[in-house]
Amino acid sequence: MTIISAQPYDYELPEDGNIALIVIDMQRDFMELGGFGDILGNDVSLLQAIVPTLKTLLAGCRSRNLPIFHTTEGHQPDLSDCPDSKRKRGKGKLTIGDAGSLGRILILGEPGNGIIPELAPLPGEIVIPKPGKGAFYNTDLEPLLKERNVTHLLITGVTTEVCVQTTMREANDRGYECLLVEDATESYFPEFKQATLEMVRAQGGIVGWTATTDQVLQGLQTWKSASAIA
Ligand code: C5J
Repeated sequence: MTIISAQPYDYELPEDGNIALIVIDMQRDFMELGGFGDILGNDVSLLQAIVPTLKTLLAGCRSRNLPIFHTTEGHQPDLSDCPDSKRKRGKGKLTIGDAGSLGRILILGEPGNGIIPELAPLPGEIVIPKPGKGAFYNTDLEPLLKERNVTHLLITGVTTEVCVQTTMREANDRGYECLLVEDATESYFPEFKQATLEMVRAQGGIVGWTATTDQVLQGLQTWKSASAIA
């Protein structure tokens, strides 16, 4: 049995399933000045801290040929998939669909919706556009995971307590064994990140596990994937 040293206890890697890396919403809308995160009044520079770590994790997962999924939060240009409640929330001067300095805010295909160049998906990696906070809501993520016999998810990205945690909870309810990578997720609110890590692994890992990038890469080194065994 191969394990990743994790909290609240060791995370067992599958013997007859596959592990996927999920990178949530590392898009300019949340990472850069002029994007949605900035317009909502957040300090976007806080999120930059995880970019080098996530790059290292991506490289490690690519070298192990893990399926890699990137998501972006965004809506159709006609906003048909954006509830009015989401548009109105915050009562800001600018909201979803309005023109900002990175194009129309949170609209698929606009410059702000693009993944930051440092973490650009490679050919063969899947980009899942998602209209909600969770990556399973109204997307093809679940059938794509099933096609690849994925049972275990390494979850990363921004923001920890919003789209990352929502996705992890959705995945947990669907039976995936989820590990949140501590130094590859970030929040505009450090205390919310910390609270999320703690609530995920509380009560015996009620939502899953947490571990660092180093711990994940060390565990993966000795893991023989089901496809490698077959
Ligand atoms: C937010 C996200 N914070 N990706 N989106 O609205 O967490």
